[in-house]
Order: sequence, then C-alpha cells, then structure tokens
Amino acid sequence: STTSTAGTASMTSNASTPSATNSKNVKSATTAPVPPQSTYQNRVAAYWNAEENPVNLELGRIDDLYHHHYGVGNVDWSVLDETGLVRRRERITAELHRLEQAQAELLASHLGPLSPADRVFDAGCGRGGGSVVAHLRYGCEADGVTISGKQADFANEQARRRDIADKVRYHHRDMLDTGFASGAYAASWNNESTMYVELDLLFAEHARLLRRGGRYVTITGCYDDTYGRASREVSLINAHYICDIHPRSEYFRALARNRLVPVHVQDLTSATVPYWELRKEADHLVTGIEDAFLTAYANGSFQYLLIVADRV
Ligand code: SAH
Ligand code: GPP
Ligand code: MG
Repeated sequence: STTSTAGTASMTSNASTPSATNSKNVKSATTAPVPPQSTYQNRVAAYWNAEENPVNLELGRIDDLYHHHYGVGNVDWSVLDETGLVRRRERITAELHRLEQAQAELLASHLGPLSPADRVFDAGCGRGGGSVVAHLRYGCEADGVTISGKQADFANEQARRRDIADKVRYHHRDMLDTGFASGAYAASWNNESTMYVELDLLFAEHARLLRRGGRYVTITGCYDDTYGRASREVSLINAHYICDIHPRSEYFRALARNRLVPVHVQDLTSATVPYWELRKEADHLVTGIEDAFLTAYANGSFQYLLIVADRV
C-alpha cells in the first residue's frame, strides 16, 4: 500500500486521525490504510477510479473546482442561441458548471457559521470540490473521504496546487468507518453520496464525529414514498451509478435514531429540473442518464432534497 503526505507533514503511524486540540499536530492526507471492503464497495470504487466523463472533467477544468453533483437555479437559456459551435459548447459547459457551483454554495451556506479553528468532514468527497468550497468560505479545515483511491489522489493534488494542502486533506477511506477522532468536527455533510451506504451506519458515524451542537447537511436524491416503491426511472439511475437510492422516509427515521435533529428541509426538485433540461441539450456532455432524471422528477417518483440537522 502507498501513503502520500500533504504539504510538509510527515507520516506517523496514525497521522490521518485529525486532532481537534493540537493544530501543530502532524496532519496529512492518506491513501492508506483502507479497511476491508465489501465486494459492492470494490465495484463502486472501480466505477469512480475509471470515471472520466467530460460532463465532470470539462466543467471542473474551468476553475479547478471538480464536482460530482448536479446543479440548482435558473438557466440562462441564451447559451443555446450562440451560433458558433465551439463557443456554444463552451457557454453550455460554463452554464452547467455555474449551476453545480451554486449547488455546492447552497450546501456550504448551511454548514456555518464556522471559523478557521473549525474542522469539517466531507463524506463521499469525489474529486474534492466541496471541501475546497467550504474552506474558501469559512477558512475551516476539511477532511474529505472517498472510497476511490484515484479520487483521493486527484483531490490532494488539487489542494497542493492551490497551496491549501495543510488545511484540506483527502483520504481513501470508507465513510462508514473513518477512524477519525470522535467529536472533532463542527460540521459534516454528504453531497450526493448517501445512496451508496446504509443510512443507519452512515448517520452513526456522523453523530460520532460531530461535536454536540455540530451541523450535518445532505443534498441527495431520494425516492418519494407517496409514489410507492422505486420507479423504473429510479431503478435506471441506480443501475447507472451502481447505487441504491433510499426512500425519503428512511432519512428521517435514521437521523432520529442517531441524535441528528432536522432544522431545515427543502425540496430542491424544481430548482434542479432546469439543470437537467439544459444538460439534455448539451450533445458534447450528455451521458445518457438525462431522460431518466427528467422523467423521474416529472412523474413524482424522485425528489432532490436538502436536509440540515443538528447533532444533539
Ligand atoms: N460529494 C462529492 C462527490 C459525490 S459522488 C461532490 O459533491 O462532488 C459520490 C462519492 O461517494 C464518490 O466520491 C464515491 O467514491 C463516494 N463513496 C461511495 N461510497 C463510499 C464509501 N463507502 N465511503 C466513502 N466514499 C464513498
Ligand atoms: C453525481 O455524480 C451522481 C451520483 C453521486 C450518484 C447518484 C446521485 C443521485 C442524486 C441519485 P457525477 O457528477 O459523477 O454524475 P454525472 O457523471 O452523471 O455528471
Ligand atoms: Mg456530474
């Protein structure tokens, strides 16, 4: 197994465990050790290790904020009227990125107030954009965790280039079993990563890591209990990403069982539909999953949801 260190930090036997009390403590990003994984987790990791969709890389390249989530907000439809083919594509790409960035800012806005002395936990961090957004907004330190070693390496390289690797670190870990210190975090979140795990196990880990009064935020896609069970389109989305979308009801039961009390819940469905309508028009970026999302939102079987909760 390999170990990478961030900034000037050097490794100790357990250097990736953050310390909330001693800021001079050795801290580093790590790509190892990873606890034993299930066959399912290995398949999920393989998906993300291989993932190179233009819809993610071309957007991220614009300002080196790489997101693996969808967008919210109104679309500037004038991008479709652009007559030059190259310019038209560039404008569509930039518009989709703007909406994904707005989604990241919306999530981050619910994490605070936070100070540079605070530490946050980014569960299922992808290529790392969300932790950078939180750090730039609050000055806080961040630990991101992804089951993909490739993503952790990519995200740490981005942090080094930004010269923030001493504040923002990414780890190749299972978010259900981080090994990080209990009560060390002022805030934590899942941005479109809850559908890969059992919610009870996930929220137990967040509750352990968050200090009392800490803040948990998720933006996620869930299926709507009022529709019934998972629709055909929800099942297509599950198959596409190798995930298992939970019903909305399960979130609130699992939060309540794990000392996480909702303070704000927002249905973001109508805010994300324009993103999908624009993405469907982007011939240079489409992946083929666009119609499943648009149909699932239209037939009421699927919701895009924001939940903010306090750790009590
Ligand atoms: N939150 C990020 C990425 C979302 S994509 C963003 O908003 O950009 C889903 C992420 O969940 C991927 O990075 C994947 O590696 C991660 N993931 C899935 N199962 C995981 C697990 N058990 N532990 C840690 N990360 C996991
Ligand atoms: C976003 O990743 C998608 C997921 C994390 C999985 C499913 C999410 C739901 C809300 C159901 P991405 O940005 O890599 O996807 P894409 O390549 O389609 O843009
Ligand atoms: Mg994407």
